[in-house]
Amino acid sequence: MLGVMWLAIACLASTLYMPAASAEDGYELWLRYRPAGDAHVDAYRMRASRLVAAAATPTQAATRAELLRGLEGLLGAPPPLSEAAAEGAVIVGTPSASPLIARLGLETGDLGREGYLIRSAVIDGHAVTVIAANEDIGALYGAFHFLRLLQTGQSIERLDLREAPRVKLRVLNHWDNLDGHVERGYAGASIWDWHKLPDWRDPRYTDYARANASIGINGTVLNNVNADALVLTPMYLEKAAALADVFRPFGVRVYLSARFSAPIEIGGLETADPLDPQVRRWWRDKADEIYRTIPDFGGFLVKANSEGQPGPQDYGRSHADGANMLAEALAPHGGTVMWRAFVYSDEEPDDRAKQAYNEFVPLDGEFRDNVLVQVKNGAIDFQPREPFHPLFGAMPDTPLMMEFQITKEYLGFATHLVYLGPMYEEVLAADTYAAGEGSTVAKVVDGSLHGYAVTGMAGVANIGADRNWSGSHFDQANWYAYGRLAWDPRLSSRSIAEEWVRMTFAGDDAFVATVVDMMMGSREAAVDYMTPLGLHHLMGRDHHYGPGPWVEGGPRADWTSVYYHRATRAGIGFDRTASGSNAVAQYAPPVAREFGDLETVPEAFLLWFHHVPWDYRTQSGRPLWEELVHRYTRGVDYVRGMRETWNGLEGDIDAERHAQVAAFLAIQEKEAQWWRDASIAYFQSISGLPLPDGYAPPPRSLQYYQSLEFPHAPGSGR
Ligand code: BDP
Repeated sequence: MLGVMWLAIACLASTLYMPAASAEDGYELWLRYRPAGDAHVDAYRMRASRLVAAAATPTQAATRAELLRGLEGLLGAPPPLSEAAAEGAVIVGTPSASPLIARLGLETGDLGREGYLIRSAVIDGHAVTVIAANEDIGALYGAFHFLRLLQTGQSIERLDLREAPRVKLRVLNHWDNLDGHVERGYAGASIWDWHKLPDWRDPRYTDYARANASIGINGTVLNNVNADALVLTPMYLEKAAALADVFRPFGVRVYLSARFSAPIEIGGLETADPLDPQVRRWWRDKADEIYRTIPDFGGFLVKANSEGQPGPQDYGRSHADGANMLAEALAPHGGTVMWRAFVYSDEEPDDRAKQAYNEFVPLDGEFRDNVLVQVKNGAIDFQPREPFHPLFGAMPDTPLMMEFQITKEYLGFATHLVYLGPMYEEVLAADTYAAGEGSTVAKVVDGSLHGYAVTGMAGVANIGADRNWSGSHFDQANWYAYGRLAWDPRLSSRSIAEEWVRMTFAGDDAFVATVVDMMMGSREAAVDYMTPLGLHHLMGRDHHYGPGPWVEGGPRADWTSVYYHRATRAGIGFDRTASGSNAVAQYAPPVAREFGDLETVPEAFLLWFHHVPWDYRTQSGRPLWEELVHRYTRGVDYVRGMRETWNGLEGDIDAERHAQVAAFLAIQEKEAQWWRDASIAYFQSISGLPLPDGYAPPPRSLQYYQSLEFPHAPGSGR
């Protein structure tokens, strides 16, 4: 009877429900929970269901609320809560909190703290779906997975899924300053309203935590790696504690970037020497204070002796000395130090690509157990394409964590549609050969190659106060893909894109295939129109907006473009073979041979590792100069194609989001064209070669492109 009544309410409610094509602003991300389509028979079966979910702890309450919200949205009305099994019921929880789950005697040993299983079962003669975990947080992750099955139109019959994260620390790095400016942020100001914290807890913080939990992110570093020591003062610790309170039910722990010289700046000491007893004591006291305020504080992220930041080398000490001092302070509380390997010296004349390796490999094995060394995916700096960082595979006795950039500092800011999943996947799938063939970067990062006790992945966040969180609708996919890959670095970026499109836009198969195809080629297109064939670091100075292959001079050579492309009348490219900087020698021998030999180097890395003449014959048969022009042009063509494709999808989704994406694609086309034209004009001025037949000449002079200035481009460091 109750079931029938509920069915009637559900039908009524679903007719009142907003149609899918109503205005949307992107705030709901991939958690929109719009009604499942008529064809979705399984979902309709759920209408006769109950929800069995405890709410005795904050995480249980969050789990129950999410399932109610999700099922209400997807099915038209929330399922009634129940304590007993009923036909079609969803039963979520842990054996200790749920008598029904305990009765099943499920094998959950391998799920760990955060894993879960989702299984179709029969209880008291009723077919039910069980979401079970050892701990509340696993059940929450399982609930999100179950909702994802419904959102993506998958069958919920005969379920038998087991999931546990392959990486332990799955962390966002916010490069947010305390004044609200986000370094390399293109989605507005910081979402942290430091001024109103701790008293005003913006509901958005809860939605932030929900979104992160839905993809398994379990930590967040609140402030910029170029850190302000103030964040470690009592006033800011209280603010951070308020955020930690909001995030806790969702399994998201708070971390802070620590400024190495904080003992001087806020502690009144004369030195920050990591071997000085007073300095060590200061950090121990500081850690104790932090844990009194934030009992589950995650730990510190540190950028030291890099780009002017203070660090242990200021006192003649090593990175290990510095990291270990902080690790010792955090250890009694279970905290972790994430020590960045993004270092390159002020004076060092050596190839910048080699410096992190040279600095850190000799320290392998010298770090305390609670230190992870955080390594960017490539050896330079988040370029559109870089070969994997040679540190991966080279430090078997030190847990290395991956640092990806989600915000698109070098990939067109928020307006370029560039899906980063393929880039992350390409790096994770790269073979380091550290322990023979198959020693992928993913296996380094998930710890399976070297048996790391602790593992991690960091993503430099693309989140800001913009209503759509990420500055554009498609940039949400990069946050999503990062989280999914941090959970399981072996996932395919295509399947991630598919689920994201279904949840974010619409589930029609043809629509999904079209949009996913468009996304999958978008990163290669950006490589083409910005830095084809292994070129890198050619963006405008400082702000990195638009082309600047002519950038030279200034404080240091490795902040210029000419340092990286080395173009002359005779040829182009950075010789990193034995005849040049010999950076290739930092890779395991099979990789070094592959990259170091012109016969075998993947063309995508040609000019990263080799200096070749302009008439060098590329794989297509075209001479290098023509191949460059061809690729620049191909990149612009791809963007034009994306525009056409997207315009053809009008009406398939809500007009509001469709229009913004269309407008941004128009900006992208304009800027891709600018990149192509300015780059060709510049390299032509160096090579002195005529434009190959069939290619349009740049419409403006090189001087024109060089004269453009953008003093207020967003996201600059300051
Ligand atoms: C570069 C950014 C700079 C960051 C630095 C870092 O341009 O703003 O501070 O990396 O990662 O990509 O520390």
